[in-house]
Formats: sequence, structure tokens, C-alpha cells
Amino acid sequence: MRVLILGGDGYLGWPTAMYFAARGHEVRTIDNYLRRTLAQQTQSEALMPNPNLPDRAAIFRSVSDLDITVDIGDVADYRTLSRIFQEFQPEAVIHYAEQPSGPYSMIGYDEARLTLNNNLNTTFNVIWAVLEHAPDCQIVKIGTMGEYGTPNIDIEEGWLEVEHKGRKQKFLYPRQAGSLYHTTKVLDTDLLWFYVRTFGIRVTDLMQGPVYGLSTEEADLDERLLPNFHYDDIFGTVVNRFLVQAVAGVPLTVYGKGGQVRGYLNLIDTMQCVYLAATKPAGRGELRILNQFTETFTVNELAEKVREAGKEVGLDVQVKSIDNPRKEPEEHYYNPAHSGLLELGLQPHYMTTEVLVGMLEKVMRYKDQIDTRKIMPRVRWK
Ligand code: USQ
Repeated sequence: MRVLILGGDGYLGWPTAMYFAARGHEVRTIDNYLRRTLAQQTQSEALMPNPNLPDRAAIFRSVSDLDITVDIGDVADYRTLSRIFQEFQPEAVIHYAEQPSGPYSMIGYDEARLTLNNNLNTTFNVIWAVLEHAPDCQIVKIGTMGEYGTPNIDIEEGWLEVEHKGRKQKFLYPRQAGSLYHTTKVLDTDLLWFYVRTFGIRVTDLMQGPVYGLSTEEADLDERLLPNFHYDDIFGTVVNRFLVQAVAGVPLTVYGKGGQVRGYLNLIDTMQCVYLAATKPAGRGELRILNQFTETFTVNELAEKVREAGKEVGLDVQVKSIDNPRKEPEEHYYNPAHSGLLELGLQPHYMTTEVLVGMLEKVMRYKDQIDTRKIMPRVRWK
């Protein structure tokens, strides 16, 4: 398959490019280094150094003999995307080309505007490039479990049948996101649904929970192929942050009461999910929505798991509740469905002590690089 990966420099984009290449697909990727630039502007650089995208592709070629074609360019620029679609004629496009951070989107007007413009423009351009140049190409879009928020009823996979005054209709499941970033994902889903039902494009929208992990089979071939691993308050996700805090000897930063529940998954499982979605595609005129996580935990449970794993490697991990910088329920009902990807063949890798210990050992090698000024929350929802 010809697979085009948008946002190929990212935490998920780069390992995905290697994953598809290693399985015999022709991979082309595009990135404008937006996340690298924003991370630099906000003093939120990743823990390990990451060579630029052409260099990473060259290193990957030298260890695997596999090619990944790289374009440095902006998916929000339609002429660039259009040209690549015409040249490459992708059969699947994996769309990660978005500003990925909730906290970044809540800094102020400029950051909110950038997030809104970038995320909606890239999605809109992907839809139009498919319509104009590759109508049978399927779109695999990374959405977020955060689109649903934390409603007081069970969360379904994308759709809800509503009965009203004796009549029934299936609608997109009600969404109520907790940051402007998460709200752009809701708007993306609405855009995609309009073009699916009106023009018959093929879309899988993956509602993903927070991801953790820093290795995949391909990334482990050479340390320079590791995904960019953030532990700061803006681009770092909670499990990755907690592991770095444990190594740095900083008490784990539980926001508020710590009863917030989310659905988590290992980076390796993100690879599997995206691969399954692309190789077992949605039909024409189908918006297939799958909830992408393997297990749910409260923040307190995560902290406890990291504490346990820390003990195994001789770390005395402290946990401390701090004032919650976000507006979010800290105790709530949470029961999301997630059978779709399992039915497609997902084999979950769970968050065992062994997995966390493996991550801690890797992070410990970079202990000297940890900048503790990046750990405490700098962005408040106000
Ligand atoms: N949290 C803490 N302490 C921390 C960091 C986070 O208690 O030091 C809490 C947050 O308040 C939240 C939960 O942990 O309740 C998850 O936070 P997160 O920063 O790991 O995840 P979030 O901001 O929701 O965003 C991440 C990714 C985003 C993805 C989303 C999936 O950055 O791209 O869409 O996870 S989900 O959370 O299901 O919406």
C-alpha cells in the first residue's frame, strides 16, 4: 500500500512511518516541524535529542535498508498537499498533522488561534486532497477520547441511538471537550462526517486516550530513532511525565484529587491500531469511529503504579497532589466502550510493572538531561 503519513516527525508519526515501512508498505511523510518549533518557543524540549526528519530517515535506511520518503512542508498549505497527493497517489493517509497539546491551546489567544487554524485547516485540506486527487484513498484520522469528555452515562464508540417522542435516529455521540485543542478534534469529526455523508469518502476516526511509551521494535534499532519523548507540562502526557518525575526525584504531580479517569494505551498499541484501521479499511461513505485505548485508570492509580515500578529499580517515589491547573471533574463516572479495535485484531500490551520498569531504565540513562523547571504546570485554564 502507498501510505502517506501527515505529521511524520511527531511522537506517533515517526514510529508509525517506520512501522508501515517495516511491514512492506511504501511510505511518504510530511511535516513542517510545528511541534518542534512550539516546544522550543515554550521551553518544552523533549528528553532525548531527535535528529531531524531527513536524518532519521537516513539512519533508519542504514539500519533496515528500508526507505521513508520525507517532505518538509505544511499540510495546512493546500498547494503542497495537493502536489504530494498527485505525485504519490496514496491509498491510505494517516492524519497526525495537528497541534497536539491541550495545555498549549489554553495559553492565550495566539495559541488558541494557531491550534484552531492549524487543526481545522489540515483536516479540511486532507479531505479536499482526497476528493480531488485520490477519492478511493482512506483517511485514518487521530481523534481523542477527550472529544466525549466525562459524561455521566456510558460512552459508546462514536454513535448514539436516540429515541425521542417515539421516533429513533442515530447521531454522533454528544461531545463536550475540556480544552480548545480537544474541541478542535470535535470540529474535525463534524467536518469529516459532513464530507462522508455528502461525498462518500472513507474515514476511520480513532478516539485515542493518552499514550505512553518510548520504544517500538523499529525505534529500538538505534537510539536516534526513538520518538520525541516529552515530560514537560505542555507536550508531555501524564504517564511519561510521572516516569521522568520519578527518576528526577520530584514528587509525582497529581492534579487535584486525582480521581480523573482516562483510557490509556501503550505506544506499541497505537501502531497496531492505526495499522489495523489502514489495512482493514472503512467502506465508501462510512465514518467508522473506534475508541482507541486498552485500559482505564485514575491518575491516583497511575501514580501508585509508577511508585511500585520505582521500588523495583531502587527509586523512592513520592506522590503529591497539587492545585489542578485544568477545569475538569476530579471524580466522575467513566465507562467507555472499546471493543471495535479488539474485534479488528488488536492484541493489547498492558501497563504492567515490567513495562514501566523498562521505561524507567531507559529514562534513567538520560537523567542528566532532565530539566526540572519543565515539570510544574505553567498553563492554567482561566
Ligand atoms: N494529569 C495529572 N498530572 C500531570 C499531568 C496530567 O494529574 O502531571 C492529569 C490531567 O489533569 C488529566 C489526565 O492526567 O486528567 C490526562 O492528562 P494528559 O496531559 O496525559 O492528557 P490530555 O491533556 O488529555 O491529552 C493527551 C494528549 C492528547 C490526547 C489526549 C487523549 O496530549 O493529544 O488527545 O491525551 S484524552 O486524554 O483521552 O483526551
